[in-house]
Amino acid sequence: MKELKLYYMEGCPFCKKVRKFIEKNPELKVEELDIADEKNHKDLLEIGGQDQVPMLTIDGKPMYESGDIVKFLKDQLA
Ligand SMILES: N[C@@H](CCC(=O)N[C@@H](CS)C(=O)NCC(=O)O)C(=O)O
Repeated sequence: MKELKLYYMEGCPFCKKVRKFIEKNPELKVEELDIADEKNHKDLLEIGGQDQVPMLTIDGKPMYESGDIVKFLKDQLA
């Protein structure tokens, strides 16, 4: 099982799309981290190098783009 963490921001429609998918698929174990928390924001920048959300980390490796993230998560369900 891969370790999955989603960095998100309230009010971001791309984040909402990904979070909704996770909510509908509770078998996905994804830790959700709000970047309103300065520690999470700092980690987002350090890990991903881009100040953009959503960002998913897969065993510590960053993935941006909500469409790619949802596709990756779908593949985990297969
Ligand atoms: N194409 C991206 C768009 C993500 C995006 O624009 N996120 C906004 C928040 S809603 C953001 O982080 N903007 C800051 C930036 O792009 O520098 C996706 O689908 O994930």
